[in-house]
Amino acid sequence: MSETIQQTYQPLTEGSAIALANRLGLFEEGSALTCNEIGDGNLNYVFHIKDHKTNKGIIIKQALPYAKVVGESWPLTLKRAVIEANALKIFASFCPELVPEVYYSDEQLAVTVMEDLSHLDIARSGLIEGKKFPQLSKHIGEYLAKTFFYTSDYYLDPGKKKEFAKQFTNPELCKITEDLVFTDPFFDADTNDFENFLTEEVERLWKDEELKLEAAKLKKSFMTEQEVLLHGDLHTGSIFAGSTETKVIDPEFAFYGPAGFDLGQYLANLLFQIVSRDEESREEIYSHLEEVWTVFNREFSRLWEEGNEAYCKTTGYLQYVLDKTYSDSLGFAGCELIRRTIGLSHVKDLDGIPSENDRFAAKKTAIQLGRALILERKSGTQFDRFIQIVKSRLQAASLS
Ligand code: SR1
Ligand code: MG
Repeated sequence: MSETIQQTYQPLTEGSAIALANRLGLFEEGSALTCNEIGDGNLNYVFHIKDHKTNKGIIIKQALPYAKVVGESWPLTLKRAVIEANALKIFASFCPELVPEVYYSDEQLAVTVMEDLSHLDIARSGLIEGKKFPQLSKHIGEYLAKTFFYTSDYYLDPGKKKEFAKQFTNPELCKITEDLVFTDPFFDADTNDFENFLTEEVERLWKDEELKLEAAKLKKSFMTEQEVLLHGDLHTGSIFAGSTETKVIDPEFAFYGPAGFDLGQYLANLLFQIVSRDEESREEIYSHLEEVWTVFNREFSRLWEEGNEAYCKTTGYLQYVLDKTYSDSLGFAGCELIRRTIGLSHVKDLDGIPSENDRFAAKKTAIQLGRALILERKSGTQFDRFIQIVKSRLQAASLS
């Protein structure tokens, strides 16, 4: 798509989104198109345009100059749209089957026009409804291994990597994560959001100096370690899934950061399913946890062996990189568990639990599991140790 449509920024409407699709020549002339704004995220408009005669659809995503979840009082850079479009293109260069195809992007309008994925489910909603996604964690393991390896210093020419790191400097969106994930939940901040029944649990957290010190170390790692081009917001609401297909969407938080961050967010969002399900239906989620871990390990190790940097061949270095990634990811997962339970921007895995007693139990477990993962993240970097931490927290919660 070579046409450029230069305009000054204005929010699209359903009508102007159709006009844009027509101007881009994405549908046959004279097609009867429908358009619905379907965005249920925190930040953007998402228009679904469809020609019902041919069944062809597209998505037009537009960044708003403020955070929709809060309102116009929280201004937000439009530059995130170009970050997202460029990240999708880079990720597509090594895992095209796992990201949506970008047809067009326009920095002025802050729009990205892309593949329609409406035949798939948002993974979070599907998992809550008990749908099965047998390929999901295998695909995410592959996605994580490839995005990690191919954007890191272990593969890229050092100059190219530094160029990428500069291109993906994303200070405003990073600041959201720095505040909402690593700081606010651990202090009595205005952005926090929790039900009264959690007050005692939350106040205990705010007084927990040992935990706050570890959260501060994780924040420092997030802010300073430019290891890989991260998605930056890889929760299960950023993934479309079906029985054979998986697509990772929404990398507007992309930036160069610590490799364990995306893995940690994915693990945490599976753990929300663990704490909100009954024992029997947890098994399926344990399999997802094991699969993502195993596939990531296998694929990353395979890519590493194929790489030819001499220093990477040093005995023990691959294991060192993997161990660091795992222990970081457990810490990041712990912060995500705590943040989505008591901070701004919750998850419906927990908020959607209808009974107050069950909701209280699940949220309390999420907080305590988050704490355990942060504090015990270095106690072993094998999958079995991770599951041991999870199961011992669940057991403690069922006895309390
Ligand atoms: C103000 S933005 C709140 C959250 O929405 C996004 O999905 C990110 O997770 C962010 O932290
Ligand atoms: Mg998002």
